Amino acid sequence: MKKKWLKPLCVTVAVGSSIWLTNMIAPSTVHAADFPANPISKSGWVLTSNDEFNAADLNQQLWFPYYLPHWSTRELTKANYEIQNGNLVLKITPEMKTWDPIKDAGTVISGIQTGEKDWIHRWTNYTAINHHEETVQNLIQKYGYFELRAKVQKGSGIHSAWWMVGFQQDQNASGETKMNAEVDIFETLGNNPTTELINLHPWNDPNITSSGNSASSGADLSQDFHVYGFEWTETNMKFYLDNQLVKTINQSPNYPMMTLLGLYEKRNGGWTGAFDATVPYPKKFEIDYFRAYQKAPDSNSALSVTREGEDAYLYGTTKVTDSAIASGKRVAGYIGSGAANVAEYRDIYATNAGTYPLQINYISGENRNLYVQVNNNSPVLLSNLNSGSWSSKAATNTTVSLNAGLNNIRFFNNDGPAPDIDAITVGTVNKALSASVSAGSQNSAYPIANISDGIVSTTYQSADAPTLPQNITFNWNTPQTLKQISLSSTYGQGQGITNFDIQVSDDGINNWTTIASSGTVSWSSNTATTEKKNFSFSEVSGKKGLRLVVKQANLTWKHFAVNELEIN
Ligand SMILES: [Ca+2]
Ligand SMILES: [Ca+2]
Ligand SMILES: [Ca+2]
Repeated sequence: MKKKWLKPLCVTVAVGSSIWLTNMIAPSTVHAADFPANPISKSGWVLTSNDEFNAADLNQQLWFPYYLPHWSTRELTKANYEIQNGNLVLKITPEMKTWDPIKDAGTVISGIQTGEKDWIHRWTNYTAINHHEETVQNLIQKYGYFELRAKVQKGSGIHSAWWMVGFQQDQNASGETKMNAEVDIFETLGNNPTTELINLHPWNDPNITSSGNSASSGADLSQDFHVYGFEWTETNMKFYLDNQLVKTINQSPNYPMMTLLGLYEKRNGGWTGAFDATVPYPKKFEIDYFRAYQKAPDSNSALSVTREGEDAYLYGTTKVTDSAIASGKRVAGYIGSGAANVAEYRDIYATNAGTYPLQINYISGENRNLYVQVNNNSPVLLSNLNSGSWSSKAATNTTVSLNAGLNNIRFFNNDGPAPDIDAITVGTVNKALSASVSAGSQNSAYPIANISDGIVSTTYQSADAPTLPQNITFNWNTPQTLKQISLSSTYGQGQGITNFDIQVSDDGINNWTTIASSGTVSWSSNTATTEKKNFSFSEVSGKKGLRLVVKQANLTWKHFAVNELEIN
């Protein structure tokens, strides 16, 4: 069936005596039940990357037009697509061949992805890659909001999918990784096109459990364009259809993932049903746009952006390694010893241009240099960083000059090895991340280290029936200036701290002085949703110790608990 071409539609409205041309809509087929595109500007969010598919070809800064080519050949994995009427059309045509004839006979795929690397998504028992691929990191984002406007393909034996998979920045030479969970934002089977399958597969991630879900839309998603949304935070993932929440999964992979869009045909049949030879070619997965956003800073608060070392774009030898003492329990290691071995952050957003503090939390058992380069300006050398041992961490402070909007900060060392980067903070620093912490009472299953590990979903919990008051003590090697703490808790009405004093000490050992009292703290929820409370006090400086003296707490389950405590 041929498409009808509509004339460009120009909308004019009268404003006073003038006529203003307000919108020119490109030629397009229009269907009554299409869900309209959302505005690209989204309140509370900053756009990090997108493709509206309005240019002659794909956005080459975003897309790599192959499907996992390291498992097969470039020829068999090349995307079959065109840009038509402002849409990307991923196509399957009769002459296309099986993408991997050895491991997946009969499956024909047209897909594009925002990254590529040897060993990514070892979905079956491969013992080796087919050939080496240069690493591509076009969009490797952790957390955010992502949106797709698309129309899927109908027919048995075929499915359309939007999914993400961990970028495996910890992988070794044999491709082993713990950071490779898979989120299927939707897999819509052509034999059941009213239903989205929404799945979470842990693969080798020990922190994720399998979660299979579906959402019934009530509409045939193959007939019209719909808007699909995916909101990913540190504690959960929310899935939207036409701006309505359809599913929440209360788990969250905590590392960068790449995005894949694909159309899949199983000519030998399989989990998507028997192959239906009567469905006409070309088969199409049509996509109007793909957009990625990150959370915008709260405009009422000063800039404070923390990024884990392990969340950077990592180049060359640089890779993620585990570290029990690090925030997020991981660091970016093997930076330096060559110009190509870089950790880069592309997404440091500042509302206003200016000079901001930069704190780098690092680990190094010897003197090592680190260069910091902002927006390709001249790098700044930080010399002889040394945390004393490979099992202790330290922080170093400098300043960076940022543009309004997204900024790029690179860390490297051409001359020799660099320290491992645990985390960086631009703007106001969470000083708890660089402190050592201890508590008078703890449940060993929920140790005190969890209170300042930089992970909101991990919890510190006291022992049952603690004697009050109880101290939670933070110590630094160097004197600090302090003016605020924040408590994040889940189930605050059942286990939140409800009254505490803040004490400080010059040496962190003796002469503790009470500088503030919380009064009664009331928690408004008793759910798994995190509630965060800030407590400000008159600024003090020259302190190597801060402690929370817990005087009262909700003890519904005999213990009190805190997910995360931040100190500014
Ligand atoms: Ca478009
Ligand atoms: Ca870290
Ligand atoms: Ca925590």
